[in-house]
Amino acid sequence: MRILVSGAAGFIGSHFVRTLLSGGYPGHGEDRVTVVDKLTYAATRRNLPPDHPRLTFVQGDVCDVALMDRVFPGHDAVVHFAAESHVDRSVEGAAPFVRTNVLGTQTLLEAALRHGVGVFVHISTDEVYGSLAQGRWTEQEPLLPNSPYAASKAAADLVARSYWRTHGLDVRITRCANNYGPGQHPEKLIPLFVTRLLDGEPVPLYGDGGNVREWLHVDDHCHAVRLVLDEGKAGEVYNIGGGTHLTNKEMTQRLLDLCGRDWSLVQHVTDRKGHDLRYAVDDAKIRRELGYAPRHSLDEGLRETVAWYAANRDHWEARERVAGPGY
Ligand code: NAD
Ligand code: TDX
Repeated sequence: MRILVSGAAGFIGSHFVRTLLSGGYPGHGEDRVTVVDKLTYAATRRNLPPDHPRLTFVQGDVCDVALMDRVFPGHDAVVHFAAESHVDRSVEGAAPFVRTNVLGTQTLLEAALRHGVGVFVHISTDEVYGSLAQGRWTEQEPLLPNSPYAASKAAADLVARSYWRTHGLDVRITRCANNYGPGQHPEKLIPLFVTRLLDGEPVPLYGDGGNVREWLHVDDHCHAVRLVLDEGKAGEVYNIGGGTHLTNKEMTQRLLDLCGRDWSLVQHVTDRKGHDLRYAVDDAKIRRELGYAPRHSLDEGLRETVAWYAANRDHWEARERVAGPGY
């Protein structure tokens, strides 16, 4: 199989590609992979092997129609991770989010259609559903995104669905919970807090810290994406959960414990604008239909993640660690 993976110099896509190239996905041991990535601030080429016989790296923008026309021919499948992914940045400026997440997705869908690519897996997020006080979202839930980031992802989902409904392109959409794990950019909650706490620096907890997130290990997410690629159905949406829900205060306590720090380093700062209260997905469908089950417990996954940041300073020390609003 020849697979084109967009955005794989970032956090999740690079895990997916590294696992695939190392033989971690049954039936994909001989696959050839083409990565298309713009190498934005969020990426590092070091996330991928410098040189691998089954990997071709193309630095480029998913909005570049002419480039996609050169790169797409001969591929059997697309796994589309590329996106502007940080909510706080979308509050500061939404234009790159609309451009990459909406126009970029449409450009890839069009190229897939034009060049006869068999399967298009579109990586979305649970944030497209909005925020819920209780219960869990199924795939039938209406899309009610709140941040410009989430709105751009929801728009992309609808464009993707339209290419299935209108043109018959085999599009499969995944909507996952908050990912964590080694190699995540230190702008997101867990790596920002861990890298600061390791250095004895204060961490900014937004609002009262009562917002709830569901946590999913990146490796479990990527295994679910592999299942959708191999066994998913055209036009279907699959929620992917991690199963552990924590308030940000509870997560902060765990990170303080793992880094050997205390609450004196936690600063309560102005809340994120439009801050979603709670995310929680019902992922019974992918468990039932594709046999998905997360394999990493949050305790073990967080321990391993903190250990990774402690041992890999060269990966994150030079990267921008911008704290969010009010900090
Ligand atoms: P990331 O920010 O770490 O990586 C994004 C990658 O996309 C980077 O390598 C970047 O260079 C590339 N990119 C950005 N704009 C591009 C463009 N115009 N052309 C080509 N490449 C471009 O993001 P991530 O956390 O790995 O997220 C991957 C996907 O998963 C995204 O679609 C995101 O919306 C989704 N997602 C992420 C999470 C999470 O918790 N991180 C949760 C749910 C869904
Ligand atoms: O400094 C911080 N302080 C803080 O309290 C940061 C960066 C975050 N937070 C809070 C905001 C959220 O309630 O922590 C929670 C998690 O924040 P982020 O790591 O920014 O993630 P979130 O906003 O939940 O979005 C993430 O999950 C869904 C990803 O960034 C998205 O790409 C994905 O779609």
